[in-house]
Amino acid sequence: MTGRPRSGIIGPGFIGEVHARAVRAAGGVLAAVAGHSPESSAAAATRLLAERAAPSAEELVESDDVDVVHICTPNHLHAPLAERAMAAGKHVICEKPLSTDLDGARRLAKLAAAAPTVTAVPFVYRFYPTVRDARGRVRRGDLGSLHLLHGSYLQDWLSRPEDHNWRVDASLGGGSRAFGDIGVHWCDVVEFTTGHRIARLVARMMAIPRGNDRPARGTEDAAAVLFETDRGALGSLVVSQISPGRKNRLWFSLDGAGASAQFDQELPDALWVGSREQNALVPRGGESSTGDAARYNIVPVGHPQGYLDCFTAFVADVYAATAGDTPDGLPTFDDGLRAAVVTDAVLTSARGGGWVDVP
Ligand code: 4PW
Repeated sequence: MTGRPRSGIIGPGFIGEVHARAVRAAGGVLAAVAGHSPESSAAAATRLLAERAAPSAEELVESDDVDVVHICTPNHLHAPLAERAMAAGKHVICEKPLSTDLDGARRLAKLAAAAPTVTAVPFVYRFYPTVRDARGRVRRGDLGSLHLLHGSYLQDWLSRPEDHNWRVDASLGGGSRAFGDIGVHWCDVVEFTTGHRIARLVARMMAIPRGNDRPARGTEDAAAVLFETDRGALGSLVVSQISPGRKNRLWFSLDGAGASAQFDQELPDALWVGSREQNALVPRGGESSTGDAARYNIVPVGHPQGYLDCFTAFVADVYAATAGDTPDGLPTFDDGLRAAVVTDAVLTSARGGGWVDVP
């Protein structure tokens, strides 16, 4: 690949638009966009300022003017398109879940391992400087041994019975909706930050009544998960898309023997760090930041840095990887598979009632 990286986006909805902004901000070219029909591609190309509208997803995947394929479609199309893009020799950014079932995710991760191209999944919360700072502090031993990992990921956009989205339908979104859509982000960012792996868990799920015209179609609105890690920590997580007032509150607390650290996605410009002696809100970009926090500090201090900036940093790292770099913490198809494994364990436990080992 020479010159500016050329991206093609399949699926120009909410998340496709986020990808489009990140492509430009990361220095790429938005070469093509594909919607579900030639007409929707044309409208999306105009809206997202792409060089051209692709007549179909298949044409975009095979096209010579695209180096990096971004798959932002409804979930059931992720696996076939990712497989096709890898076969066409493209770099691939595939939204999670890689596949609507575990076997499909395993197959994609195996293909990705053998592919010469970059294959990545946007677990973008890893790209907050304050998350990197928390990771640096854990690694430096500032918190001591981690005893408790706990938190929640709460949204409210499906809290009314009449609220609807394709994700509510298991045949399009996959068997788990709230956990599969946002719970996996929480698990990814906490495992990434702490180095712990969830080893065993027990889960419960619930769904609100949604009326006969808009049934929930087999997906949950909320889940509660209790877990133990491979390194002896106890944890808990509440995931919900029906929590009024919460828009995108991914919050976690890492409680160690000597200190605790807390991150809040709705207030991401500072990391709370506390000990028996003192508590502090450590600002992003502060002199005491640790690890590689400074690398991801891409907006001048004093000017809030947020979700879109995480996406930009992620796409920039994908582009760097396509040029031969190996950015630390780039989420790959292996991380997409990990999310599928944890989701499968959560579903198994919620259906069967007991503790489940997470391989
Ligand atoms: O991946 C998640 C999405 O499916 C996002 O990080 C937030 O929740 C924003 O949209 C949904």
